[in-house]
Amino acid sequence: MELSAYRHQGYLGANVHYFAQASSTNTLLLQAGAEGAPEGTLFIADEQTAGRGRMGRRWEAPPGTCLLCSLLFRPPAPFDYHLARVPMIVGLAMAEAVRQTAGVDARLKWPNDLIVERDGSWFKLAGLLGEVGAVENVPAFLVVGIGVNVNVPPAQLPALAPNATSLLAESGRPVDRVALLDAFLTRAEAYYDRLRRGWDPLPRWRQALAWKGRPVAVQTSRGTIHGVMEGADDDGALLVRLRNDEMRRFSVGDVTLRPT
Ligand code: BT5
Repeated sequence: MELSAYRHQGYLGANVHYFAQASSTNTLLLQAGAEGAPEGTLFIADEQTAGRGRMGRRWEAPPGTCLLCSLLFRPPAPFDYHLARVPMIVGLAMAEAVRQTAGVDARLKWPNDLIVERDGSWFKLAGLLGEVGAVENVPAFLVVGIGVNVNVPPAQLPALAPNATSLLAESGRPVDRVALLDAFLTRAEAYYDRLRRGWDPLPRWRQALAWKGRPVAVQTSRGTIHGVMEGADDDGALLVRLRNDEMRRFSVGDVTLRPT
């Protein structure tokens, strides 16, 4: 099946819009959300002309090879609690979908990248971008964008990022993007149902975090800090132990984590 013909059975993705080319599925879905698009609205693109990462960075993807999509959530109260947790379940769901459809062991890199650990380093397979949409200046909904490098040939990976990898590169065979998307949505919906019934995904997300106990560099707006990745606290903030044994806490959205 073509990505353009995909329909999901559940409510996450029931309202789906496919774009052969879009600026950014996140940008477009933020607009649609402000105009009242329902929870579960899914935007998919085969190509983005202005794909975005965190902190103004770009997300690159060769046309027709990747999974580029965004999902709209209208979390219940307390909004901030759910806001922090929806990206966690999206990351967990995508890691499981990747394992199921491609047999690739992807881990979660704080805050929400999917990485493959190999040769003492890590390689980025997917990135997540959670953004809050406001209506009349009041935070009202959440858009989570996901970019997964699916069938990017190994030779094209260096053009994306120095440490990029793809499911094709890791598994040695092409992966059906529709099967991946379907497995992801099924798992994300099951997790979201549990979250709304009171289950807290934070312990599972925290346990799934990669690179614990290993050296990292934290890039902040004021320079790079070296230490050991300890994990995340109850708010999902990154905990890094510095060389002088001091524990430092970094919020999502402020810093970038790299292996050293
Ligand atoms: C992210 O940002 O990892 C979030 C990426 C979210 C992309 C999706 S695609 C659908 C939706 N629509 C959008 O416009 N965005 C979302 P960040 O942690 O800031 O990582 C960005 C950095 O990753 C870049 O500066 C590059 O170094 C690197 N990069 C860019 N494209 C990459 C790729 N395809 N694979 C691996 N690394 C990449």
